[in-house]
Amino acid sequence: MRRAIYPARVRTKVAILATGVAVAGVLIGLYVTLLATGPAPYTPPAAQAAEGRSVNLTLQTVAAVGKLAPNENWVSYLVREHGTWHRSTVWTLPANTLVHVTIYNFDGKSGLRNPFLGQARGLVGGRFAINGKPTAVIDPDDASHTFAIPGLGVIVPVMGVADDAPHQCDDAPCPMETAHETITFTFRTGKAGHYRWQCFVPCAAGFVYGFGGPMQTVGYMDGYVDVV
Ligand SMILES: [Cu+2]
Repeated sequence: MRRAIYPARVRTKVAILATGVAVAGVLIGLYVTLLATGPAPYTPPAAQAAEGRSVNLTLQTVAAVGKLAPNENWVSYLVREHGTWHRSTVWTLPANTLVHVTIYNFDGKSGLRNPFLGQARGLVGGRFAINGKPTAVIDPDDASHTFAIPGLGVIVPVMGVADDAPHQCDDAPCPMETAHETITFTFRTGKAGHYRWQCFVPCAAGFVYGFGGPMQTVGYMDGYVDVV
């Protein structure tokens, strides 16, 4: 069979295209590597209670992570480890265990695009508490963030701080004297697995539709739960 001879113009175009594909591949590889290498994972200590094993996971959500992360003005979750706040959104939790979560939210209201997500699901007892008050659903406009593990069917809307609340937090980690809402709930981990968790409120100020930057980067508004 005769081999097709392409004109130089076509060969140049093919070479440019091939180079473009190669560069894109390298960039995608770098992006995936950056996604996979976030802050160090956190493992909360387990306790043995009458109802079985349980762990406490204590978090705070802040409008700007400050000096704790490379992107100082990005919205973020933080985790408390031995009394100190760290920026880690990759947590190792034991299987078939009750996880008692406390979220101190210091951030204002952004609002949910999907009002369906204003209702809590997948929790032990079916409810969560806002400042100790049992709640099942909030006005979607009042949500600051959500805490959701879709693979476990868990979602909790996080109530935002009122715009006119006194003593708003300036610098993360936020001290407890500054304005916040306290969200508490319990879920059960179930079987071992690698689960993604994330916020569903478009809370990334300054990004297209509020869903870029910290909403797509492990270590800010999303992470992983390794159930072992
Ligand atoms: Cu968020």
